[in-house]
Amino acid sequence: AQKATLLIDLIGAPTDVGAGSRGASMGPEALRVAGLREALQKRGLQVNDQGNLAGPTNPWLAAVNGYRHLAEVSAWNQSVHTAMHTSLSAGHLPILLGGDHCLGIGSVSAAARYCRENGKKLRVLWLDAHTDFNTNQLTPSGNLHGMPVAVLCGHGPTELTRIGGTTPAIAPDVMRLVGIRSVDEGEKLFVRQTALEVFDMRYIDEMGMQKTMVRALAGMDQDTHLHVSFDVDFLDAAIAPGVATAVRGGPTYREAQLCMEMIADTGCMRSLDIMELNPALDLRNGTAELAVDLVESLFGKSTLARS
Ligand code: HAR
Ligand code: MN
Ligand code: MN
Ligand code: MN
Repeated sequence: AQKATLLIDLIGAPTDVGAGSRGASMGPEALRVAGLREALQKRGLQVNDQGNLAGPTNPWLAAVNGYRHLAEVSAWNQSVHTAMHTSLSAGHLPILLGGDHCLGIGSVSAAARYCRENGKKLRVLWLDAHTDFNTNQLTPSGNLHGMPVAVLCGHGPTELTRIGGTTPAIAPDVMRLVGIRSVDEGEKLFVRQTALEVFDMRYIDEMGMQKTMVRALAGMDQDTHLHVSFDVDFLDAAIAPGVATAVRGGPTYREAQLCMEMIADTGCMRSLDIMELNPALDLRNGTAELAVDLVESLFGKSTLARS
């Protein structure tokens, strides 16, 4: 019954200002070409494609004070924050079509603000090969797509940390990071100090995806707003070549599908990011099609009828 009234807003954010390679700016259109809207409609959902947000072009400059393109990243995140918060406040379920993962700052801060304003508990699932927990001191690249989790936890420039109105936007204990297999040396220590809850690939290898997701999703209830930030490089490099920072040793198709199915089973997901898809590196849009397939699972596609 709830499903019939659920209205999905697609919000495109065509930029790669936070990335180290060009091309994630084409992600929103690739997801549309792969049939995202139609796939959701087939699941009985109402979908409103809002088109794309506007923002500054990518100036492709060197880092200043450890940040590349800080002003542009800030502008894009302001727009994303407003669009996501507006959708949530209308009672809709927003899906952010990235765009590089620096935009998780605007998106997650919007979910956090919505939860604060409406007395809901927040849980954030960060599906990624990377922890995205760098600071300007720790970063090897200056690319802000390597920093959104740190910024959300209050570590970063005020232009970014205060986008959600309060700093920090979230407490580290609302985060669960899954699929991690690439963490920079300085970043490792900071992740450890912060006691971030990380389910890395070794954990998944040893426990299996099923037990991993039981733990990552534990403790939620009907008052919990689950935000899923799906960095497409979460997936194994062999099945998802259309990302700029592919890392081998990631979840297989079956593992990723189980992960998404278990998220759907909670019934708690109220906002979603699909990030880092890079059509310039993809093969015949196959990674976009894979992402759409997994999003269908996130919205309850299953092999057999479920009770
Ligand atoms: N850790 C590296 C850096 O900070 C690479 C980060 C890559 N990030 C993403 N998002 N693709 O997860 O430069
Ligand atoms: Mn409405
Ligand atoms: Mn990421
Ligand atoms: Mn990543």
